[in-house]
Amino acid sequence: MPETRSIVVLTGAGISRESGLHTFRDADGIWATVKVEDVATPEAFARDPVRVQEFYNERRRGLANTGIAPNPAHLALAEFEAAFAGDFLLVTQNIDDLHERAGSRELIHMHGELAKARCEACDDVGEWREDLYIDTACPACTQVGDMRPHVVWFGEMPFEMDRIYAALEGCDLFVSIGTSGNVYPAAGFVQAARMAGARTVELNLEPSEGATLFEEAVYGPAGTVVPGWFAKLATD
Ligand code: BJW
Repeated sequence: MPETRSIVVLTGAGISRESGLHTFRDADGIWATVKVEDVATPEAFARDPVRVQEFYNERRRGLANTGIAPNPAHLALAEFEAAFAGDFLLVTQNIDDLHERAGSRELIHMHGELAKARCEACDDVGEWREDLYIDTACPACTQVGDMRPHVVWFGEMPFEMDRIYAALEGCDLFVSIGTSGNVYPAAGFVQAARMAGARTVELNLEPSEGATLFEEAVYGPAGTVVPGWFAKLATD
């Protein structure tokens, strides 16, 4: 294989499953217990902000649980990045902080971060580890009632899309890990990478919606498959 110079990795909820966090669309996933339209749209937040804040407060508390930690898949990506001489960009759809806890550096949270809050009045974004309430005051502008989780709901624009597409257009390897391929624009990244002539690889528990778009695939739990696949890439 020619030398790999530029890698984009996309991760989804499946990479954090073995760390104890739920996926969305598996049988025991989040969307099996709550409806998307009740908690993950701007309309839901406008209609019932208390419910939406509580949904994210509960997940934020869960992330702070001492039992939640990066698993071998998160660690393998950080270790590979540290040793790789080329360009490496990790794009995660996950709002957990397990990639940064594992040591990943070039990281984009395209769907936001659970441990941050944003003020809709002044657009200030800051770290937020506590519960959010509908009458929480913005620490920057002091406005009350405009604080929201810094996450991307359906119908909202994911973050840093220009930087992501620029990396996809210049990459020669695209690896998708632990995502079902149901949600756009992330589900379309494999096509952008193919257009750039990149080698495309899927590492997932099972074939995703877009499985046929990948040249290669390895199926199994991320904690096993990801360390093995990246260890081999490092020695190729
Ligand atoms: C394991 C494992 C293990 C399990 N090891 N693997 C009609 C057609 C096309 C598009 C649209 C449409 N109508 C509307 C749209 C757009 C819409 C969309 O895609 N809708 C679809 C449902 C059809 N998208 C949007 O609205 C987005 N914004 C947008 O498009 O803006 C306009 C735009 C246009 C052009 C360019 C750019 C922008 C916003 C999407 C926001 C998604 N938000 C959520 C929730 C917020 C964050 C949160 O609360 O956490 O993000 S939804 C949820 O899904 C979350 C996730 O990040 C996202 C993806 O889920 P993911 O990660 O794939 O999880 P699962 O559960 O689906 O899959 C897990 C996988 O892991 C499975 O395959 C398992 O097998 C596997 N697995 N255990 C390895 N141990």
